[in-house]
Amino acid sequence: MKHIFLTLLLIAAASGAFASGFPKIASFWGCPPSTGDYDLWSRYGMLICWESPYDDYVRLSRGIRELDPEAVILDTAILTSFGRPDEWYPWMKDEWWLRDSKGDRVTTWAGQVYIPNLTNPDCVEALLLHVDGVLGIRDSRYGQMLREGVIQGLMHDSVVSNISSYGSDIDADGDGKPDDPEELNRKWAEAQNDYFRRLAERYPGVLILANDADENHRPFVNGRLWESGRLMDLVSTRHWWSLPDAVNCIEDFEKNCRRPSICVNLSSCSMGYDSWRIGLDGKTVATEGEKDRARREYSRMRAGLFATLMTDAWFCYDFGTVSYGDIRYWYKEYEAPLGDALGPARTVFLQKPGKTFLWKAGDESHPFADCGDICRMTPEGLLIDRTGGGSWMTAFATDPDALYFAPGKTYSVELEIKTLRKAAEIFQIALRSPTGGWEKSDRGPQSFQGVPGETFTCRIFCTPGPWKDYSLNGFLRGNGSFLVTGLKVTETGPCYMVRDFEGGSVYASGSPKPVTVTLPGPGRLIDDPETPRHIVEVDNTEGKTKGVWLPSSGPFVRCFGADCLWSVDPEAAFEWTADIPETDDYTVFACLEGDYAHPGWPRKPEDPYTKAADYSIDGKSFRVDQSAADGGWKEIGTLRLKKGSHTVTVTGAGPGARLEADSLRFESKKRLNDGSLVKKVTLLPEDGVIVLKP
Ligand SMILES: [Ca+2]
Ligand SMILES: [Ca+2]
Repeated sequence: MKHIFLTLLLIAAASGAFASGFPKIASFWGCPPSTGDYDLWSRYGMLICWESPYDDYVRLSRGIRELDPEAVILDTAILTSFGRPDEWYPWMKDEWWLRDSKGDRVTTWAGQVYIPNLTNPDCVEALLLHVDGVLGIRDSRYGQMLREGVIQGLMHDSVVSNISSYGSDIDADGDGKPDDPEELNRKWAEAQNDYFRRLAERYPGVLILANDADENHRPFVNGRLWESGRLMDLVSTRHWWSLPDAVNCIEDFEKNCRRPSICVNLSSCSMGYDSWRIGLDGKTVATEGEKDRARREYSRMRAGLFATLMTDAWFCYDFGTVSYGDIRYWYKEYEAPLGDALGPARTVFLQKPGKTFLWKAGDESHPFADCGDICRMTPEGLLIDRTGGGSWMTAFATDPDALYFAPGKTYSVELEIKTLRKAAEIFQIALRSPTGGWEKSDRGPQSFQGVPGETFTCRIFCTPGPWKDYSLNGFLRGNGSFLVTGLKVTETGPCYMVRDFEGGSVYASGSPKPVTVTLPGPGRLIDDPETPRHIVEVDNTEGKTKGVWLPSSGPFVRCFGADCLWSVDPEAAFEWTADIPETDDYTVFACLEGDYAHPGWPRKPEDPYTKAADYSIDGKSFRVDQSAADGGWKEIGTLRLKKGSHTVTVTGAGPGARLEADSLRFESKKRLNDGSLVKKVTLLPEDGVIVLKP
């Protein structure tokens, strides 16, 4: 009887009953199942936790659900990432590990993570038995917890289908020779999906979340988790994607995955990827100052939140890939009482669309340049067919004389592509300028492998940079065959996205310039005492040096941007110029690495930083102890600044006392969201706003 009741609970979750109220905020590997702080953790609608004892999960589930009966709790199941394999998973047989042709186990993440050989059916069977909890030592008991409704689903890490990207020498078939990547990847993706399919059969209603999953996994999983590098960094770090590109990416997955969808968009701060942090000691890979700096990257958080709010996905913002566990960032936006969505997001264009370029298979003329051996025009479309493997190759490119993308104009691009043979590694579409180079000029790059036999629409919404030779390109790494059957390019002009909720509306920009929106009626901003209206950051790369300065390069903490400078020259001075957008009181901060050294690591060989740096701002002098810092924003002082240009100079170097120059930050006293009534809102690029009903 108990069993039947709990099965019903699972079915209720599977019908989507949990999705009540936006914003939907998740915590990824932040909540320890042993916690007793249910007030804190019940604020999140979804908790993705790591493997922990059964009793901890039972207590967590009971404690959280008393406060939020609809909370979704996921455990993390091992599938492709095994830490401490011999200690934790002694049931794994020798022949079940993925090995190279020399017989060594394949590892990733600084040699700490081992991979089971999913192409071995006995190994996949063992992984499913592990879910059932019948393998002895360190039983997972995921299965029991799913049956009892303690958890609602399982998160799986590193679900990449092209396992060949982990190394050129993988010998999954055990013949002593490196496997053919195409064959290996095909078998790998099939084995992953076989595991997911059988998992869902054994546990009807289980929510299956998969990090890194692609379009070939979609029918078998309830959602993908995107780490920042796969999604929001393309907006906030690279500026290759517009917010609508990010929304399209999430929506494409949501529409085509198992119901209910539980995609998670995880955005990280800009400094969370330092390789030296990996494998340090797991807990203190970021300093308190750096964590605070990450927390105050408000616009970065907002870009991710607003893209996510245009979809039904969950959002979380954290430090970065290598520092989970102790980050509990929380923002006022998370508490906005939006309630349920009244419909999908809409895109609103600010002007009538301009010219539309249309091409479809069979048309007499076409916009594609001659691209050599692997592509040719046929009556059915542009045929791309590559065999023989190899590194990146241009699969097709449009000719700028036939299809011109003008700098600064905004375009919607829709490319119809049929997958004949899926990419063995990656097929990438991007708008690119050869003059600008990929790093600076790329717009909307999309990477996929394709689902054989299916046609899909690759959508890019972008504003080209200042170069005049942009073209739409396809790049193929490894083999694959595709048929391009249609192309539609519309000069749309800038846009914004809007989604209406029971409690208000959410706006997100689709323009690289500020966009002013007149609201349909007055609305109320959220009331957030923390986030300044204006944040101005000016890095050392934009300043002027006097005297001798040297670049500093970690590794203990992360400078702001590319580097920072230091000097022991008594004549040394550094000057920044900041443009202040509105007259107000501003608090000024300096990013300083200070004398922080990680516990257990040798002290830095250089001299300590000065305790008496002198910052001169508009003739006012502020004394700062630069030694007492750990990579965060150190307060210099508060003063009134008029709109316009201001210079800041720092001095105070001397023998035995280093002076540091990195970024400065100005925070206005006026707040971004002060609870006021508004009739218009201005959307900054890669940003948005929540407007509540008055
Ligand atoms: Ca082999
Ligand atoms: Ca810097």
